Amino acid sequence: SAREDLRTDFVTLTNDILSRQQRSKEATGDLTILLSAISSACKWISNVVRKAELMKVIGVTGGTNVQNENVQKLDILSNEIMCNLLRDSGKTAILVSEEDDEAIFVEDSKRGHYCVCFDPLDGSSNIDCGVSIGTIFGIYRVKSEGAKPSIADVLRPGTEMVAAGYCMYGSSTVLVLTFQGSNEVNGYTLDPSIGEFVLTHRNMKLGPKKIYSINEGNAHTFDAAIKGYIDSVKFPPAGHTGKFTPYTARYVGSMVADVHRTILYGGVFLYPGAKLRILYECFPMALIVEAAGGKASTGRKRMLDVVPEKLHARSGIVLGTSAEVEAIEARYKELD
Ligand code: AHM
Ligand code: MG
Repeated sequence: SAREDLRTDFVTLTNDILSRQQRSKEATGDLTILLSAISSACKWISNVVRKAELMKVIGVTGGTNVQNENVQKLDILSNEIMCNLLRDSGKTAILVSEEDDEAIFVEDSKRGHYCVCFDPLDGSSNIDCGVSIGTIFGIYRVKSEGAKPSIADVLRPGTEMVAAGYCMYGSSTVLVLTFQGSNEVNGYTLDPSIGEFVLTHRNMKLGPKKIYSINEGNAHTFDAAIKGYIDSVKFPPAGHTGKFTPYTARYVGSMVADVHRTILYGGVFLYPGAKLRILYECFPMALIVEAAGGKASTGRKRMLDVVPEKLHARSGIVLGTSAEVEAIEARYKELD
């Protein structure tokens, strides 16, 4: 109704993180400033993602660009946006990006207390066809205040992250955020008309739907635990009589979209083998899913307890409702 169009009592991300800071006695405001930089970066990336297809044709200057020349690749551009805004926030010490082999150590004059691990634009196979993609980030506070920051500040278990989130560039742009120990996940939808992330999903908890999400084209590589589990959601057990309702299959191929759906609707997302990167894909999603009441596991142990051996270390992951993740873990126990 017209009345609803005039709503002015919404909560914004800016507001939420500022009031969170005010409630905490120890807070210095550093994390608030850092999150505000991330939020700005996501708005900017959202903007370039939405313009990308047109830019390819029309070009940056407005002239025709049939050759696709001068149009920077979206993932590279997104990485520059993240790196620049994070560095300029003055609150970061180390940046670990999927796009950069080495960690970036922020120069002394701009150095702060936080380390941010991120995938600036995840879902590379979906970038050129307009399907949902996203930014994923996990935040640590440097361990040894005073001492020179080192790789050891980020090669830590996921349980030590102070906050994590993702931003999905889908039919709308939604930023989902959680803080260590908060057991609360909130989602904010970008209202492009005012340029604000508006709270639309308060205290997200995993939904009840029976959905499994996995790239089954890789089935020949699945171990017996994964194979057995996948069969169990598709076929009735031997000797079963009566009605059997199989799970629904959904797989976008963008982790952000597949995890976002898993949280909102329910079910389980699996990427066995070791493709997904621990620091900026597995860990942030694990912290969020746990805070939303679910579980995240390698199959054999809690995802957040893993200690990455190197910056771009990879892991298999299963995440979703506790029931599904426990069922998979039970199959691994049986195997071992
Ligand atoms: P990327 O970092 O190259 O984009 O790869 C990560 C993506 C995830 O978003 C997604 O879950 C997975 O790779 C999909 O992989 P696949 O195409 O093998 O199913
Ligand atoms: Mg990625």
